[in-house]
Amino acid sequence: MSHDDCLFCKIIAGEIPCKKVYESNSVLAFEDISPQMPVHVLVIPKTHYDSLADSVPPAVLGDVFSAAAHVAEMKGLTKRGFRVIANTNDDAQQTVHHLHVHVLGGAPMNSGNP
Ligand code: D5M
Repeated sequence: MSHDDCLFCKIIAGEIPCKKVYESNSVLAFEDISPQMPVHVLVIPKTHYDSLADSVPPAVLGDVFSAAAHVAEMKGLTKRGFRVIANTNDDAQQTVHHLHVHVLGGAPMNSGNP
């Protein structure tokens, strides 16, 4: 279900543009507007969930993580490595309340990276 006031639902609907990286029936991946690493892609389910804490069905999580791995492969990150992060609610500073994972890579990371 789409939420009228959700930024990422608007991207899925094509009402707000994005730089698409990958799309399937169930997920969309696009470049983060404010990249924190040389590669910074967001993967979102096309169905709205507020966050990872929103009783997300395992099949949806599987689709999101499979797509994250696929994006990492597309971006040439698999051998050197990459990070997948799901900021969840306030303490994690989640700013867009539509479930998403960040796929980050392209340079060495430490605990100070995202
Ligand atoms: O991360 C939310 C992320 O969403 C943050 O890295 C910026 C990104 N963002 C916000 N608006 C856009 C648009 N319009 N296109 C692409 N990326 C966007 P969070 O985990 O919630 O802190």
